[in-house]
Amino acid sequence: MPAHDFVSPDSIRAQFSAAMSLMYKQEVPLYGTLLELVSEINQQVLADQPKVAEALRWTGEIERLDQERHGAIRVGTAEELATIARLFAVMGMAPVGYYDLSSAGVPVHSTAFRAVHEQSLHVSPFRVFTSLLRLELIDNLPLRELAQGILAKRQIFTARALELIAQSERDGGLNAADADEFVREALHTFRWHQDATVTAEQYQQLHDQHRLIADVVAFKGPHINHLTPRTLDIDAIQLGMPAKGIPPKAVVEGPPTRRHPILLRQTSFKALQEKVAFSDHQGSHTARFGEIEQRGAALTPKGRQLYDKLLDATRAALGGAPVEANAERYMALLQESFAEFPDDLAQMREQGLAYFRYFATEQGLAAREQADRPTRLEDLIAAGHVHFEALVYEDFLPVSAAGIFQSNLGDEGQAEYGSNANREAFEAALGLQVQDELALYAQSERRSLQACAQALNLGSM
Ligand code: OOG
Ligand code: NI
Repeated sequence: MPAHDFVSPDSIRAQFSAAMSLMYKQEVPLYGTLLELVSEINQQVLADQPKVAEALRWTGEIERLDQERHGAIRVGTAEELATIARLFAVMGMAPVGYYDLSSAGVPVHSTAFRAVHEQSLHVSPFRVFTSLLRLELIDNLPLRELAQGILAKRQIFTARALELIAQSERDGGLNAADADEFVREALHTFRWHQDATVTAEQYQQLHDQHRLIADVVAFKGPHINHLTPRTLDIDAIQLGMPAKGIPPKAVVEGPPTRRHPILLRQTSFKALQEKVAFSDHQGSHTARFGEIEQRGAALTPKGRQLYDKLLDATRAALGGAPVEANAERYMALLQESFAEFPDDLAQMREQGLAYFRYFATEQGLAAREQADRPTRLEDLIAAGHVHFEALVYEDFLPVSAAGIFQSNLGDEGQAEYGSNANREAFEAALGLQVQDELALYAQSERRSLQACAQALNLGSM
């Protein structure tokens, strides 16, 4: 079949993301309520803060905002992870970044599957935070074997999904009809299954070891455990949630409120109690929750170091991780610590703290044939020939992710695994190397500079 009959992976991803959202709305009705709140607040921000709206128009994010969301799944075996990677590849999603959550008492390590090029991200920024259970960290041997035995017996992909993945790999893509079918078939992997694969007693054993283990092992598949829309004002969301009957977690994860947001701020609401049919009798399980995020500037290694330092300082001043009882103090300390991080795009750029996108302005384009026009980037910016906006952060934050895991798994009785980062083992399971997110931002920034230079008829800038 000629290549032009293939649907672009970007549009398969957009289609899949929309289908996932529709499915999750049916499975978790509160997610639908949350979407309404997010849409109200986003419209309000766009109406009340013309500068924010203008920045989003420059970068094109305004067009992706309504369909922007991330999900999360947890898989049980190397084989499941490797096949999930092939499934996501059909939709143009690659593993980016390595996250070790074991140091935070969660026996998993993770990556984010997402599009990597800014043009693809513009079509659909859909991401899936994907965690692999680490049974090797469980020292209860009989339980580890029980879990391995149960996982070895399940097949989380439909036969047709596997065929279509192989077909896409062989032919280099899928046509429209096959892409539609692929989306329908792939969706089954992420569905909630009321039927457990274990007895109530086995569930209890797994659960007593760690709630996360029960969540991964006891079910037929890696149900999507949350789907997160992007808001332009997470403080307004946090305040507005209770009135909509959505109880938020006490602390917003990530950096504090700023005029120019950086990285990622997140809040979530508690998991639902769901009925489960164990192989012997009825019970319940809490798995799924809701989450909201606000995205800001992607930071350079230098900016990220400053972020990590200030976050650590805040936690040290608090005397540990924030919990409900000290939430207010934590948020105040956070604001205080981050006074050191300039809240001004020009300063962030001059100090090399964030990545940026550059655009040729009307004025710059009008002057492109003039002999005496500026040619150096700094001069072009000063003359108004080049405009810049922060590059949006497309990834996740390990400390925040741990906070999200914990608030939904329950704070009580967290296990200690020490720090067990093992990227090589994760990549071996994945069958691929994870991409370096910082390199991706740097490439994206460089491409925007090149495009600018070309538009302004300059060799380089
Ligand atoms: C993933 C938690 C991490 C985020 O947004 O940081 C996450 C999980 O609970 O499986 O989704
Ligand atoms: Ni999340």
